[in-house]
Amino acid sequence: MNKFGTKAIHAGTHPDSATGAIMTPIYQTSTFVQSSPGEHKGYEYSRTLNPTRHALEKNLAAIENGTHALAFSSGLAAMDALLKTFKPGDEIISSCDLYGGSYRLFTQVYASWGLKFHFVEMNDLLSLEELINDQTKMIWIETPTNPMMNIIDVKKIAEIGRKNNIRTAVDNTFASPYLQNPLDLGVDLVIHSITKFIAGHSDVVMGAIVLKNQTLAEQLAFIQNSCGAVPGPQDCFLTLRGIKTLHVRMERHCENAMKVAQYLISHPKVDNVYYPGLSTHPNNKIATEQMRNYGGMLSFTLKGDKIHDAKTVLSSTKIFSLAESLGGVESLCGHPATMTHAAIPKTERKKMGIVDSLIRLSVGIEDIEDLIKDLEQAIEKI
Ligand code: P1T
Repeated sequence: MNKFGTKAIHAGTHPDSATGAIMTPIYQTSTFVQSSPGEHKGYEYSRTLNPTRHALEKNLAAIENGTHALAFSSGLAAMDALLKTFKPGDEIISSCDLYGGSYRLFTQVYASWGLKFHFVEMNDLLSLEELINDQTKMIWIETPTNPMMNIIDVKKIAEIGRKNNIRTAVDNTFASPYLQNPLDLGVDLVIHSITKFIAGHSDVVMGAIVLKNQTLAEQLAFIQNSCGAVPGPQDCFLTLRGIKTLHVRMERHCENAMKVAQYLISHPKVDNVYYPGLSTHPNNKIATEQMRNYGGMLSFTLKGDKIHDAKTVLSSTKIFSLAESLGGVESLCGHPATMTHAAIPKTERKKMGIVDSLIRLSVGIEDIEDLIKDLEQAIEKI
C-alpha cells in the first residue's frame, strides 16, 4: 500500500479518459444520459453519485485507511446521516467535551426524536462502562477534543465497544487523517468536518464518513441518497485539490502550533495552555502513542480569567483573524464561550473548562516569527 503523501495525491483519481486532463474534471451536471432505460456508465443522477464526488470518496477512503467513504454537504450533515441509522429508544454515549454544534444536534434535534444521549469524561473508563446498557448503540468521541484539546485513548474505546457490541465513532476533524487513523486503532467509523484541515483553504463546507463495514456503508449510502445532503462537484474538486497538500500543510501546522504553545506557556499573562504536544499536557503520553504529531489547534486561558481581557486580545490580533472554523492555511482565533460553544449551557461549559478567558487558536502555516509577534502585541494590550 502506498504511503500517505502518494495516496493523498493519487488515490481515487486518474487522468480523464476523454482528454487526458490530469486533474479530475468538475462534472457540473445534475444528470447523465442513458442509452436505453437503465443502461448507463455507472452514473444516473448526481444526488445518487457524481464522478467528481466519487473520485473524492475513493480518495477519502484511501487516506483514512477505510474501504468506503461518503461525502456530505457539511460535517453536521455527515453526523445527521449517521444518527438516522438509529431508532427511538437507542442510547448514545458521547464525550462531554465536543464541538458545540455536535452537542446541539444531539440534544436539540435528535433528543426530541427519541434518541437518548449521555455525556461522560471519556478517559474515565469506569464511568463510561457504568452507563452502558442494552439500549446503548454508539460511543461517540472527538480526539483531540474541541476546544479543550483532551486526547482520548481510541484503542481502549474501541475495545469497550467491541466487548459490548456497540458501534464506536471518532470525529477525527482536529487530527486529520494525516495525524491519526482511528479505523486502524479499531473503531468502526470516522467522521470528518472536511471544511477544516482536509479541504484546508477555508473555501469549502463539507463532511464525510469513512468506514470498513460494507453493510453499514450501504445503509449510509441509502440515507445519503434518500435524504440528499450531498456536496456539489465544485466543492468536491476543491477538496481533492486541497488533499494533495494535506501532509505538507499538516507538518507546518504542527511545527507552528508547537512553537506558539511553547511561547504562550512562558508568557506571564497566560494561565493554562492546552496543547497535547506539551510534556505538561495530561494526555501527552497517549497523544504520542496514537498520533503522528500533535496538530495545529491549541487553546489557552489568561490569568485572572476576565472575559474583557480575552476580548481585548481577540480584537487586537492582526494576522490571526477572529472567526469560527479552523484548519485553513491562515491562522484564526476564537472565543469558544461566545462563539463555537455558545450552544452549550454555561454550567456544562464551565465543567468542560470553557471559561470566560479561554481563547482557541487554529495555527496556520504563515511564518512563525510573524505569528508570535502578532500574539505578543495582542496580549500586551491587556
Ligand atoms: O461545520 P461542519 O462542516 O458542519 O462541521 C461540524 C464540526 C464537526 N466536528 C468538529 C470537531 C467540528 O469542529 C465541527 C465544526 N467546528 C467549527 C465550525 C468550529 O469552529 O469549531
